[in-house]
Amino acid sequence: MKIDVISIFPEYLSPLSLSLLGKAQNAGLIDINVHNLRDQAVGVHGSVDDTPYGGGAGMVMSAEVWGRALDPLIEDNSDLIILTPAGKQFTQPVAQELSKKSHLIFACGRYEGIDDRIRQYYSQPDFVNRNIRVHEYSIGDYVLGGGEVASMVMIEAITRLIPGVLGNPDSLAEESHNSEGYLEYPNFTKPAQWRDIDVPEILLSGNHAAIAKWRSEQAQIRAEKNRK
Ligand code: JBK
Repeated sequence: MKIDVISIFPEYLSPLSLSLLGKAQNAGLIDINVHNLRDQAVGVHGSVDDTPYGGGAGMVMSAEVWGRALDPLIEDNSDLIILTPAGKQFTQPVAQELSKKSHLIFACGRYEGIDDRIRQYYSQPDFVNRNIRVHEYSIGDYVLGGGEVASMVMIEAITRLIPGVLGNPDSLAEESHNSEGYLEYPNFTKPAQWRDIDVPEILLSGNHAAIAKWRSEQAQIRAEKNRK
């Protein structure tokens, strides 16, 4: 999978070369490139934003600048992902879907977002015919400084689903087994007693059917408490 990320703070994305993702890049499973939007800035002041038509607070990122950044990256079968709090909720099923794509482009907006004509332009029939899709995603209902961290969240969730990227494929299989898809039961490791708190006895029983039943119940109880 090829991944391009465009941001005015490319150094913010440097964690992408660490750990798991770094290894996957070295192994040739993914190819991540970060681009500085400011390289496409126009005018003597090199600005990438301007005041909003219709008035209001903040600045809007320029379609001209974003177009110059995106045109050379877009190709047949690209998926353009715009990070915005107004986007569709990014969830595990979305991560599963996007993990099958060949080329993802993440557009990280700052300020009050990106001129909507970027979404409109790359959604036109010419691009649809080239199997190019534009998505707007949000990672959650809170205010961030921009899309940089949101894009990293998405990239981590997506790339770990690519065969060969994760060190331990057993944990992938188990994640899709449990009832909620990815909400888990409580876990324990040695010692069997810690500060007077015992590990539930059933986990020491060796009765695998009973353990599976207990875990499923516990996952349910946890989900009801934390997710409703
Ligand atoms: C938020 O993806 N998001 O969730 C996001 C992107 C850019 C700014 C934001 O405030 N929440």
